[in-house]
Amino acid sequence: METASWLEEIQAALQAASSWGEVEAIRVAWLGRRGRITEALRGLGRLPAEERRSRGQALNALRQAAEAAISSRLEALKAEAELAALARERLDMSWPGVVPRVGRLHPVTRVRQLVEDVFLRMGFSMVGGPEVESLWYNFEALNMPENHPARDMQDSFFVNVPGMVLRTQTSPMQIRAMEAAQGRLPVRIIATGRVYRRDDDATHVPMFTQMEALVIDREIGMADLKGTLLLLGRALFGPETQIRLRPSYFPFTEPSAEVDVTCANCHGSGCRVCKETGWLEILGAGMVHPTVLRNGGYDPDQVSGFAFGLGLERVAMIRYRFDDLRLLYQNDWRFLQQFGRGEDGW
Ligand code: 2U9
Repeated sequence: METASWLEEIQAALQAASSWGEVEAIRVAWLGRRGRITEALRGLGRLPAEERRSRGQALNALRQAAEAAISSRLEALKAEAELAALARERLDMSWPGVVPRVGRLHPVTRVRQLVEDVFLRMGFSMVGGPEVESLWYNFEALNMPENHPARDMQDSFFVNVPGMVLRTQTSPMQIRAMEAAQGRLPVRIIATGRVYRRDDDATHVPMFTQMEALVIDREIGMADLKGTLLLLGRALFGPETQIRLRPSYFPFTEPSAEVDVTCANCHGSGCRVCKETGWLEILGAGMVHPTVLRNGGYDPDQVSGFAFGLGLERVAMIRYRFDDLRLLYQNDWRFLQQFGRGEDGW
């Protein structure tokens, strides 16, 4: 009876099979619709009764043995595959963890949040406005008439819409807020945002971030301005900071002043950072010009106000001690990852 040799042949083929597909081919060759065992079982009907019974038993026994051998070979292959996967994917738990790179707040964002908080805590409101402004809000309303030098091409970015310009300062937002306040008092607002000027060198970038404050009320004087600036200077550069006002000129304020703080690095004794002067210029300020008050809908005979403006990139330069503004906008992770680790202060 050749069923014994058949089983040996099946077992030898299964032993040589190294994949599920090869085992499946063996199953089809012997047990499939046209398999050798299936065909033999189908042929039983042609045998004499006596031979048919014994051959039928032998063939059924062979079919069960073949099925058992096939399923155990599949189990063995599955176990081998699992062992191989375990070896391949073995994790050495002693390896150090993969620390995900954590983002950082941009230095200008950190300065912006710090300065805004100082004034929001004092009850100032924050105002916004368009970056593409009309010539009225960006120049005329701020006492910069048609022929004012700030309006020359080399200072401003004009767009191809007549009468419009990329705002060169955040003051237009203040004018808009004054109009919206419709004479109500007090006005205590800050306006922060990007402004655009045609400058580009180590201390000027064409797009930078300004913050301005504006206070309008009855009997606002220079003392109110100086007190507010001292508070801002100390919030930015420490409690020992002093401020100094030097006479200056801006079309939208009269009197105007450039304001210095004692050097954050040497506290006033003189060093490389402050070019041995002990002082760092930080912002411009002044009492709001009467014409500007009128342009915003306020009567300079009834009210007065002060305003100041500062560049946040310059504050970042001083706080974080770097000397090329362009580093802020080159998206160089080596530079940016030094800031904003979440610790406060510097
Ligand atoms: C209104 C009236 C007056 C805002 C002011 C300055 C002086 C000033 C510059 C400092 C550095 C801008 O970022 S910077 O280049 N700003 O010097 N800004 S007074 O005065 C105003 C604003 C709005 C209605």
